[in-house]
Amino acid sequence: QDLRVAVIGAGLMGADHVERIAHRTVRAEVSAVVDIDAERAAGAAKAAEGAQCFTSVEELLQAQAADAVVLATPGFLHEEALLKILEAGLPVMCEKPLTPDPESSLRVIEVEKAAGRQLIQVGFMRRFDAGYRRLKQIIDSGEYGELLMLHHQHRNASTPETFTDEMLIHDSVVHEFDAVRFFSGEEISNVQVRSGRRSSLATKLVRDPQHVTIQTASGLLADVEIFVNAQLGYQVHTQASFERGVVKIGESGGHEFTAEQVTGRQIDQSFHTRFVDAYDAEIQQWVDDVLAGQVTGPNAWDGYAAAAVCAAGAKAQSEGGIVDVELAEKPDFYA
Ligand code: ISE
Repeated sequence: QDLRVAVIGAGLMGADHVERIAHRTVRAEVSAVVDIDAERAAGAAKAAEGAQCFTSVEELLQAQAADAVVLATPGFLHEEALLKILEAGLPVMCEKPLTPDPESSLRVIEVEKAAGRQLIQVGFMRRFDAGYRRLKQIIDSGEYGELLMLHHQHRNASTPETFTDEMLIHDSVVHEFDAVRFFSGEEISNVQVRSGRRSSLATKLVRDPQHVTIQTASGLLADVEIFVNAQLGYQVHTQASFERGVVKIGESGGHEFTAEQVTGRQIDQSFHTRFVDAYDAEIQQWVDDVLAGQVTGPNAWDGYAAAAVCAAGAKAQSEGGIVDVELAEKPDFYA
């Protein structure tokens, strides 16, 4: 029998997951869609035949309508929902962030530990991107020698007017924080954030672009150009410098075209298309893991560590200077 998955939160990301699980994931079906807005839930549920709709997590749990859950509500609502889901003993794929701050992430970790087994995967989908996986393999194999530096470029076409400096760290650079942990296999020790010349096309509440420097426990340096009103489309590139070579990932996979006196490649407009294969792989792997009773993707510790780095990043952004990351000791539970 297929895994019965409930998707909680029927916004853009939630609706995307409903469609993905209903049509592109094997051994799983969408059994329920949950949203405080009943109409929005019903709208998203149209993509999944037979899915029931609920307006609260309590109703969903009461009806025992799911074996596992995808949590795609805004991050500030995650803690409350996670505690209920964990209490019910259900595995959950929690969209990033795990929670918005390290204190609440630690509370979630305590509850998961009390459940006695790992139940949470965090939605750092880039770990499932083919280019990311290839680079990780190259780093681990040592074929070009030791990894010396990572350079990241993260560009969005534009942001809503409400997008703030702090969101730049928590919503956007959080992906690079996780990427650096993923590639290096180490925790991040400190962060620095600088803003220089500002684009006149940036929305009002964000200094755009910004430059972030990240250092890991052993000293590896990584930097990020984060530019969320870059106009040109959606780009996520990484260049890794090794002792004996350089590896680049993330250049557009699109075909080359020549027309109207131009030769070029189309680039993506949003993360929904740029990372569609990564999202598909992420959800399929999660379903397979749930059926096998394990978590092999990014776990709650990864979510907590990212939140801790975001807290340091936000402080570095507002106060300047290099800010150390404060991290609790890692429980053996996540070894
Ligand atoms: C958004 O929340 C994401 O997760 C995207 O991957 C990122 O590129 C974007 O900047 C964020 O706002």
